[in-house]
Amino acid sequence: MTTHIDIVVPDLGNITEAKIIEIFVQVGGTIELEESILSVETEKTTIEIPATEAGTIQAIHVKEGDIITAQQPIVTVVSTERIKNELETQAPKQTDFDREENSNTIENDIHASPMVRRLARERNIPLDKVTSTGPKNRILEEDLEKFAALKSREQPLSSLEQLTQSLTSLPLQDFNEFGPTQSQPFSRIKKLSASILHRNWLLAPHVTQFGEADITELEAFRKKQQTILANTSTEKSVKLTLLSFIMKAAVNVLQRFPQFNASLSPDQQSLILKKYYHVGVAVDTPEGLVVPVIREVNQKRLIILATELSAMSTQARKGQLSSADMQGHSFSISSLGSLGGGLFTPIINLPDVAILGIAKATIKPVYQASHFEPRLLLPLALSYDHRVIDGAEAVRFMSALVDSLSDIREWLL
Ligand code: CAO
Repeated sequence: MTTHIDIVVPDLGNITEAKIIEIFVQVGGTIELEESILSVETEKTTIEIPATEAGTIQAIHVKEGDIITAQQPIVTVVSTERIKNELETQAPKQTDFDREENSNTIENDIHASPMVRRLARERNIPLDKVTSTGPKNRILEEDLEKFAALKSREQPLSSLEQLTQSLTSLPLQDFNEFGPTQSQPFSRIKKLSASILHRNWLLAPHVTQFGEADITELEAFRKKQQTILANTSTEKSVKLTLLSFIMKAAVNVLQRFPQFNASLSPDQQSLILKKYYHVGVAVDTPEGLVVPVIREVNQKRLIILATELSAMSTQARKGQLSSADMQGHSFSISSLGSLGGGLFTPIINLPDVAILGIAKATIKPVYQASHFEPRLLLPLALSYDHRVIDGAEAVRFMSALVDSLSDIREWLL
């Protein structure tokens, strides 16, 4: 029995096509039966398309703005129900007691509107644990509030799930008691990135290794090449950015340290080494943080990388990236160098095992051959998943990266 199910656009009656207004799910997230996947606009009305299968979203085949028609696949779901059935057929026969225990966790009998289901998912509230007070046992929004308030008082915390629930459901407070307030709703991107960052922060034990690379020569070379480019007819508009050099140097080091270009297997018993070098780059947009992916960095010239980076960040800022543009990264970089500020500790972009943070390069006196010389130093921070990477490996990786950036001759050709 297959556990991967394509959920398709249902028959829309007389309507032949509809435009996608908003997608509510994300790859890696879970969805309940009947929970809304996306909303579409037809000539007459706006409709939400519900899930016909509960499970984990493995792929999203459409993007906002797409025109869709009946029977078109919209997402692929790894079905919870089918996995459960498979496990049941493989497992030894259960006792009556086991069966009764399991039946309590089956969510088929839960009655709740798509909106309540979405709220519950956003707040990590298991609907099968919520006491319903609505007509015909429907779970209402206020039932979720009561559950969250009760949960926040529960002690002690014994699992990651409980810990998350406790952290995301602070006791309710009326701040107006202390002074005037104003509510500012989060954008869709901000909500999505917040939940991903929170999950990544909780799931991976982070350690950050700092480093500092002397990029005096690299900058001199970059500026010289930029001037040469500006005088060519074909590539004069390309901005040869520092970030494209850093991406190239990082990939050069990743090829020597394959455990950093990898993901932990789902059972956490092995490491999946990736033979591709796709780098996610954090981009700050008016709507929030997004991480588009630049692919095959090892195979691309610096000018191509700089061109792609500029196109991707422009698309990101215009809100034109699709979810496919943000998938498939094997390593990530977050650069705040153009904005100033000191070093920071980036959050790993799971399922990667490491992320490189870049801060502002500054000229500092460096003691060389019995005198101080002004050198341009670039602060670096490598956050890594300590389940996968040991401190000594991280130091070796950082030293190799510092060397690569300080002397670009070894990898530029
Ligand atoms: N140190 C000093 N100067 C730097 C620098 C650094 N590390 N990195 C870039 N600069 C300078 C560049 O040289 C450039 O100056 P010139 O215009 O004089 O050449 C200027 O800053 C602008 O750089 P850029 O246009 O090349 O931008 P970038 O490649 O540094 O960054 C991008 C591109 C998309 C990464 C960036 O715009 C961005 O969005 N950064 C924010 C990412 C973020 O929010 N991360 C946090 C994630 S966790 O919340």
